[in-house]
Order: sequence, then structure tokens, then C-alpha cells
Amino acid sequence: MTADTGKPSELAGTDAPDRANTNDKLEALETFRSDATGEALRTNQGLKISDNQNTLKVGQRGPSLLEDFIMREKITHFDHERIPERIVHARGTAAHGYFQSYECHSALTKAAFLQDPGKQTPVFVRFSTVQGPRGSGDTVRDVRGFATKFYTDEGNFDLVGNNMPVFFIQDAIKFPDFVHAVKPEPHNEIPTGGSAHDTFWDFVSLVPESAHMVIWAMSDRAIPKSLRTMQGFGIHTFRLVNAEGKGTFVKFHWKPKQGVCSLVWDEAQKLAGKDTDYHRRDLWEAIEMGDYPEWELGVQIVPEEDEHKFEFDLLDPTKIIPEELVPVTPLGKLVLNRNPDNFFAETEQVAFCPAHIVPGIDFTNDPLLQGRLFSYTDTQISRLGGPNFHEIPINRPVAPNHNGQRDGMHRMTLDRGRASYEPNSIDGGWPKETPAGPRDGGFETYQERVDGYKIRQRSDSFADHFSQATLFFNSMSEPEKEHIIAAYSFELGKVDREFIRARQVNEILANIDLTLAQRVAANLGLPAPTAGTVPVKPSSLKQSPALSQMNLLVDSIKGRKVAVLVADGVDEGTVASIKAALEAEGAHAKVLGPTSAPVKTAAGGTLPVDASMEGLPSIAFDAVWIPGSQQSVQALSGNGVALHYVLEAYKHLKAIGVSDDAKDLLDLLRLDQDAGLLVGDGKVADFIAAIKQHRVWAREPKAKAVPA
Ligand code: HDE
Repeated sequence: MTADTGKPSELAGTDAPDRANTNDKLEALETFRSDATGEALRTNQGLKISDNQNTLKVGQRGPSLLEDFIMREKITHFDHERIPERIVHARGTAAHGYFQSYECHSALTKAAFLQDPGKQTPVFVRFSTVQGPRGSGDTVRDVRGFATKFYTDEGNFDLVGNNMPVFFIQDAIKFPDFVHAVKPEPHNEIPTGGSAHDTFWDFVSLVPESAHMVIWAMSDRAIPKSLRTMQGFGIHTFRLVNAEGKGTFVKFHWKPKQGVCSLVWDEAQKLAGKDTDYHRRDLWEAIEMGDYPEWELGVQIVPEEDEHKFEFDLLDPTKIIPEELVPVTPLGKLVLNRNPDNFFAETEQVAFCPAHIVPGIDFTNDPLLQGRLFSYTDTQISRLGGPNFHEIPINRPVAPNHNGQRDGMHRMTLDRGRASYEPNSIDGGWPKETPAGPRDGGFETYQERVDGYKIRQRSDSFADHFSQATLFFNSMSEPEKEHIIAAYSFELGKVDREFIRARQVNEILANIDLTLAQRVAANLGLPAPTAGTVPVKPSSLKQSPALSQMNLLVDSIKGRKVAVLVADGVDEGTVASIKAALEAEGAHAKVLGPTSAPVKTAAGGTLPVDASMEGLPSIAFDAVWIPGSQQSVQALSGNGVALHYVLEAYKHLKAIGVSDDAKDLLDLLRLDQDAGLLVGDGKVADFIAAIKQHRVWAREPKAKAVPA
């Protein structure tokens, strides 16, 4: 018998079914979880500790003794608690869940986890920012990582993607340059978490292939409302391979069932200070409340024979395939339903690698992807302290993994047998190769003919750097365009060297869109460019509606958060009815008072509050509701924090609903009613409809005049 599968050993290593029982394996992983409830405090060697308060000393006031092995063990372990953070994507948060295929996709791929619609494959997903260190703010302007580990029966498959579908560079050899440029500047380590500084803009203004990704990074996509409202993309073109060996090009997409929406810039900046953990808290709380976020995994499918049919090269990671040209075919759903038990053991120690694939999935020659295949395992060796990081519980596959690899730092497996080489005759030849096969076979690389000279060159088909940046800009709604102009102006305004600002405006933006360049130039006090610097062949598609977040909302307020502002004298009944109406739609209402103490109700009772208005500011909510009575509204009208609350929610274009009693409060603030600023206890349905729209965009020009 084999230890892992319990099946006769003569079957192992052949093309007979070699499936581990996923549930048994997951249970086995549970043995790594440690619960100290009811347990004695002990040393790492198992010794029970009688005094964890005092070091061993000579007398009560005497020197400490080196002999105190208990204190030394504790402090030594503590001294080594930190491991190097990730070089990029250091700030992250993660959750467990499962993936389930909608149907059998055998025509496309032989990957087992995409065959059986009844099967739930365990997954672990880590979201991250790119630039900032581990303790940096969640809501900074940045790309977000979206890395998924599928623990399939055939081995781990890691889809290590981002929330934007393109990348800054075309060739892996430029990655250290790009990362050095975007990271904080070397002399003073400023800025933390952002790209608004000279070295980043110096690099991207000199490297036009970054133009498309930079415009994504200057768009609202770089300040997502929540990790739950982000799309994800595999970026590179991958290959799926079916049992007949037929390959198909694909691009992977994650589409959130929660819709796609973003913060506004002022809100993102404030949140970075007021709640550094805004995104990780939101994800954690959603899962704890049972609002399990879901995404649909889909692929854009391109038959191999169509490889050269596009205006761009499928191997160029700075290009999308517009969804209007190739729609996304849904494959299955991802549900995140369990928070980790231990941040370090799981979220910090998880090690993703784009080279972790399973039979039925393969790479293409995208030169960025090719470099990534090397980099991720290499970086784990120093980050996780040696070559055995695959043995850390969160990284272990649920499939068995026997081979002749031995020893090394932190080896945990007690390999039995004498032969750690292959072929061998001492251990019966085990473990043996498995011939490639349609099902349960050994991995076989897709056979692709390659013929060429050894050269260091970029393909001419990678030369167009602007047409898709233009397509992106043209696909934005007016508010989204304004945000992009504002973001370039803000970031370049933080650049000290004027020649860098000018180069970005004249040599990059002017080639994307002249109005964009001129508006940014005006905001920076630079001469307006009148023409681009290179000829650009425009994309034959004028717009791609799938790129605008305005088209990616959902018809639901499930999971949205609403602040209900109360003060002494509040009408308890209206609080209860708005809460009930919101909760019936799956939203969450929190009652906020002037302090955390309960408020007095109109009927003479008390109403507990969830928090004070200062404790949970308006930026933590999607909408605000002010119930009656006149007395409580009057109290709020004399409270600066409450007035600021409403103004700020207005400025951030949120839905605000107030009872008839609160009309005067709006007059006091000189706020006009609009599609999202509603007066009247009966306006609950309109209020809910406004929350669905996520923001009241028509209000934006007016809101600019409201103090921040
Ligand atoms: Fe990464 N990237 N990357 N990257 N990347 C890392 O691996 C690298 C790229 C992405 O939550 C590192 O384990 C190179 C593209 C995510 O743990 C490192 C190149 C995309 C994460 C690394 C790229 C990504 C990483 C740092 C250019 C989107 C976080 C720590 C050739 C498709 C995964 C680590 C997590 C992390 C290298 C470009 C996504 C240094 C060399 C393109 C989501 O190995």
C-alpha cells in the first residue's frame, strides 16, 4: 500500500487513477492547526512551565542567570519572528474557499478540476497591494494582486494575477528596473505605498510600453472600493490543452458577483490614515457575517489558428483582447467562505508561483511570463528560508508529492526508504514516472515547434504602445475620464523635476490623447502639447464598454454598509424600519451616535449605538440615513462631527436619505436634493436604488465646491 492513497503500491506510478482523497488530505492538514485551549504552557521541548513571569535570578534583586533555558528559548524564538517581506506585494490579506466548475470543459482542457461540476476544489486567495511594505495602507493608489492557489487532485495550480489586465513592461528582464523605480526612493524611503514620486515617473516616461498600464493605474481601478469589488486577470495569454493534445490560447478573467466599483480619491486618501486596514477588515467582516464573496472564472478563447488575427500580439502582456472581440466564456465559480486561523502561517507563508500548473494548462512564450516562471520559486528560497517551503502546511498540495528531493533547511518530511534516486532497484523502483495520458497522466509539455536564432530582440509586433491606452481612455465615462486627468495631475504634481513632468505629458500622454495631455499640462502649468511625438495607428475598435466600471455594477445592495445617524430624542421606530428595509436587501446598517453611549429615544427609553460617528466615519460607509425626530435632528444640526459626516458623504457622492424632520439640516448645509439626496421617510425605495448606483455621478461637479 502507499502511505498517501492507501491503494496497492503496484498501481502507483502507472496511468491508473492516482487521486488522493481531497477531504482526507485536508483533514491531514488540520493536524498542523494548534489549539491551546485546556493545554498547559510548555517549552518547545514539551516541558511544563511553572513560572512565565520571572527570569531565573540570583536573589530577588540579583543578576539574571544564563542558565535560564526557558527565558533563552522564548527570547531566541522571538528574536527570529520576522521573515523578509515579499519584495513586491508585501501587503496582503487572504481567505480560504472553493472553486466549482459549472460544467465539464473537456473540449478545452483535461485539467481535472474543470471537469466535474459536482466537485469543490479547495482554494486559498491572497489579495495584495504592490508597492507598499507589510504595514502600509490598504487604499493607496496601486495595482492589486489577486493570487489563487487551487489545491487540485493533480497538484497545485496557482493563478497569480492582478486586478488590471495588462502590465507595465513586456520583458521580465525589465522587472527589477520597474520595481526599483516604483518602490520608495532610496535616500529617504518616501513615499510609502504610492507611485507619486520622481523615480516612478522618470522610468515610465522613458519606457513607452508602460503607457497602457499606467493609464489603468491612474484610473479608478487603482483605488478599489473593496477587494470584493475587483476584477482579476491572469494577464498573460496561457494555453489550455485537452485530452487529445489540442491547445487553445486563453486569457483568464475573474468577475466579481458583487459588481466592480471604486473609492473616490479623497476617500481613498483619508481611509489610508483613518483605517489602514480598510480592505482587509472589509473582507474579513464580510466572511464572518456570511456574505461570502464570489467571482466567476472565465476565459477568452482564441483558437491556435487565430494567433495572428489581431492588431496586437497575443504574447504582449501590455495588451488586452477587448471583450467585444472575444467574449469571456464562464468556467466556474469561486467562493471565499473561511478566514485564516493564523495570518503568518497562512497569508504570510503562502508561496505562489505561475509555474505551478496541472495537466491541461500550459504556458505561452510571453517573455514576461517566461521570466516569472523562474522568479517566484527563487524568491521563496530567501523569503521562506530554504527549498522546503512546499512543506509549509498552506503550500502543501492535496495530491501526494513523492520524489527524490531530500534534506535542506527546515526539512519536515521523514522520507522512508533507502533510494532517493531514480531509477533504483532497492525500493522497488518507487516512486516511478507516470506516462502522460488523457486522464491522471504525468505532466507533458505542450509540443510547440520553435525555430529561430538566439537573439536579444523585441518583436516588431510589440511596438505599438499607445493604441490600447487610447482605447481605454475613450471607453471611459466622463466622470472616469475626469478622474484619470486628476490622477495624472496629482501624481505628476508630486514630481520635483519638471523635465520628467514634461516628458510624461509630451512623449506619453500626447500620444494617448491630446485633450488628456493638454488638461494635465494646464494643471501642471506646462505648455500644452499640440501633437504627439510618434505616429500611432488607432485601434479599429473605438470603444470597449467592458472597460468602464459604470457598466459593471450589479442590481443589488447586498453587502453594502449604511450609517444611521442618531442623537437623543430619536424616533426608535424609524430606526428599526430603515434597518429592517436595508437588511431585507442584504445590506448592513450601523447606528451611530455622538458618542458610543446609548442615546435616549423619543419614547423615553434608550437605544444602544454600534459606534460613535468619529469611531466609524462616513468614509467607511456606502450611504447615510438620518431618521427623525425633530429633537434628534436638532441635536445633530448642532454637532460639528454630524454635520461634517453628511457633508463628507455628499462630497463622496454617496446616497443620503433623511427623514422629513431633517430637511432643515440639509438647508443648513446648503445641500440641494438630487437623485441620491432624498428627503422623506417614504423615500426608502429611492434610497436603495441610489445605493445600487454606487455613486451619484451627476453631483460631482457641484460636490467639488463642498469642503473636504
Ligand atoms: Fe509578480 N512577483 N512578478 N507579477 N506577483 C511576486 O513573488 C515577478 C508580475 C504577482 O500574494 C514575487 O512570492 C517578476 C505580473 C502577485 O504572494 C516575485 C515579474 C503579475 C504577487 C515576483 C512579475 C504579477 C507577485 C514577490 C515580471 C500579474 C503576489 C513575492 C517578469 C500577472 C503573490 C513572491 C502573493 C509576487 C516576481 C510580474 C502578480 C518577486 C519577475 C505580470 C499577485 O517573485
